Amino acid sequence: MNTHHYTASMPPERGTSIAPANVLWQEAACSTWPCPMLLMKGLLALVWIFCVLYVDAATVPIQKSSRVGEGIVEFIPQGFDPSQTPSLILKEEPVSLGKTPTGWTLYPEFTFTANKASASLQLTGEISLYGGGEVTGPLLRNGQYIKLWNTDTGAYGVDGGKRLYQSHPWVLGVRRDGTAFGILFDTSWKSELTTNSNKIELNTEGALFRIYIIDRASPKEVLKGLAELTGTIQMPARWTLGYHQCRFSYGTEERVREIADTFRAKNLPCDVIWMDIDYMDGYRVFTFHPQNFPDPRALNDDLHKKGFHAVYMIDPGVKADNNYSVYQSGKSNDVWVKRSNGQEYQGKVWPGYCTFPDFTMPKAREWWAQLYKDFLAKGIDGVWNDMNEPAVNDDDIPENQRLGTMPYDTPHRGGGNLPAGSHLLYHNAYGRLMVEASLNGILAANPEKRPFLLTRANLLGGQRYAATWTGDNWAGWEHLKLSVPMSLSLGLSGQPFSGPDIGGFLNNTDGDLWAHWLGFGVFLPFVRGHACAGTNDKEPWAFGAEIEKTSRIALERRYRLLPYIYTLFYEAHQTGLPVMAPVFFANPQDLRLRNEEQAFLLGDNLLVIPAFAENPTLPFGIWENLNLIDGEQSDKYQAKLKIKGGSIIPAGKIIRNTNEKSFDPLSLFVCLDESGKAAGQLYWDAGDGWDFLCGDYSLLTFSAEKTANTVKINLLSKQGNRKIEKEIDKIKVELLLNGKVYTGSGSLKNGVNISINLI
Ligand code: MIG
Repeated sequence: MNTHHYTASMPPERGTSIAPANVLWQEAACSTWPCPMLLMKGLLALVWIFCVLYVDAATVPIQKSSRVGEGIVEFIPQGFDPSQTPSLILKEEPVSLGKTPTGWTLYPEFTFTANKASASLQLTGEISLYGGGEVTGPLLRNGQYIKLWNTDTGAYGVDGGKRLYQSHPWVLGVRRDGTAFGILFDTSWKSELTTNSNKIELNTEGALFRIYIIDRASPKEVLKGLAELTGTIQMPARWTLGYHQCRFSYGTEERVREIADTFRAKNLPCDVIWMDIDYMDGYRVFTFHPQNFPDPRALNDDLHKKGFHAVYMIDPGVKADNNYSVYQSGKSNDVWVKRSNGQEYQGKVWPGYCTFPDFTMPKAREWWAQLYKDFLAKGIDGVWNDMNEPAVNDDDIPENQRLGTMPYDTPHRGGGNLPAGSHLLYHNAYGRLMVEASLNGILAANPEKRPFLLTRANLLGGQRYAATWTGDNWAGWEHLKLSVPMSLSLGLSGQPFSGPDIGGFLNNTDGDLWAHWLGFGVFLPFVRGHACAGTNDKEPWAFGAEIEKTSRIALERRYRLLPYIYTLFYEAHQTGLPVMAPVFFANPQDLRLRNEEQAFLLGDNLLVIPAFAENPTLPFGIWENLNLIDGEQSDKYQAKLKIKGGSIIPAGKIIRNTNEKSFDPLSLFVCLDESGKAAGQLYWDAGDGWDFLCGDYSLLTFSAEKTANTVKINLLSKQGNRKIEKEIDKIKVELLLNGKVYTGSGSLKNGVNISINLI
């Protein structure tokens, strides 16, 4: 790239500087004292040459290492300066708990060359590498590299190495024996992450940074450690776990109503309809199109009455239009990103030339947050932040100079805990700072509700603020398959709430592809169908009667499983564990499973085998087939489900949206282990709001045990104060044993007995 790269530690050059004080000094020095200045410059040049010749790849000693959690060590290199590399990843500043534990083996090496900091960790033995967040390419990351520079990269390839929308400087390593470690590079500077089998390496274009290494007994324990450092997701409202229908764009209120009504008329489960950019007035954020969306309040009320929730898009670019109140307000509050010459930075996005809030400034985040109040008061339930890499259309400059975003030397003003710094430092945090502001605005506007925010760009740790999807994929088989490892890798990088555009965003989709994608897509954490402008209709009924039937079965399977999925989200919120996990989580010591990326786990107890999967490697042990909906067995598009021996999976009845009651009755799927026992949990609460934090929830633990020819299923324990008996009265049990199904029913209070006739 022939662009000038600015790093905070480099002496600023005139004209590209972000440090006005320094420029002034240089200019003053030049005009009054030319000679000493020249001498000084010569000296600097000599030092520079010396550095380049003799101190290339200069190793930087570790200044301090200390234990900051169980099996978590912080490494600080000498010369680390938080005003050059602030932490935008950690949820709070870690506290030293003492020395590095004895026997600790994982020591990183820091280098600082030509004003660019790098760090690496040598690996010994055979290690399987994972993580890196939003990545293309395989789940198993040995021998891969990624570019950490958030980029709007529609129709990304499937092979890896590309820049995507998010940055996760994080790698999980799993040893042969199933013990695991993780390395968190605490920097948002532009960088590249290489994961070779003998070395993990992050090369940045910025200043020195800290590293956190977690070494624990299992991959799960390491992910819990990551959550201790970076936080967990908010507990989502239940409706967000249903099916979402989106398109770029449903262009009028009539079309939105038509979509909603068709779902209900065709008895297809759905909870959410999405409004993409065309609802806006000339793509001005926080406005509504006067002809096409004249009464959003009435539209949203209508959607609510029909059991839908409504999500609307908000982009960061604000149209630079003097007659537009949001622009005027941002200008008078002085929140825009400015060039080093003090002028507004403007870049082209959908509305034409836009200004961008400088989200590094607390006052800009506060200003942005308060915009949501009137907006959400129109009955909007959730927000979609897009284009927040930020993506800028600079196709008016020669192709080899295009950045697709702000120039690297664009200054950000910072404030509060954040220093002033260049775009090279803050670019990868722009989306994450935006969603922090958005989330605060949503929470302030609707304090009684759980927020729902979806973001395209983010940074490691950003799961605290928003869920995500994997951007502009392509309606083709390669992207369909890629959507499994992509969401898995996000889950292994702290973000459990993700999914692809089901059906594929770009390109037309045919019924076969749609049905295959939805057939397993309903078991991904975030389930949304989406379609790009100019492509064919991609709703469940758009491909004819057969595919509509397949879609209905797939969606009904999702909705029956909601109690289990909701329980998994509660766990993810509590611990940071992924909702969707790689198959090797079933047995981290089973090396066969380390690169399985077709099949996946949903929680510990359910194995999902997509219909496209060819010879998937499955875990040993007892796994019985699980059927949820009549007709699914004979439908070639539905993923196969297997329940793990020793587990109990809670399920509900078929519902069309999450306002309906799930438990009439509660279904329990039971699969015994070798010793004839099983256990499982159900978490349930009001589905929205915060009362669950004050005890208004039920965490039920069920157990099953076989004695002679009877299997007894009981409620073993109950936590929380919720009067769950009002919601769950009857229980229906399906016992899956040696390929057979035994059924029984009973009540929550008395449990269920099933007699089995073993031959
Ligand atoms: O330049 O808002 O990834 O999901 O439909 C495209 C229109 C802007 C990109 C998002 C896509 C969305 C589209 N947006």
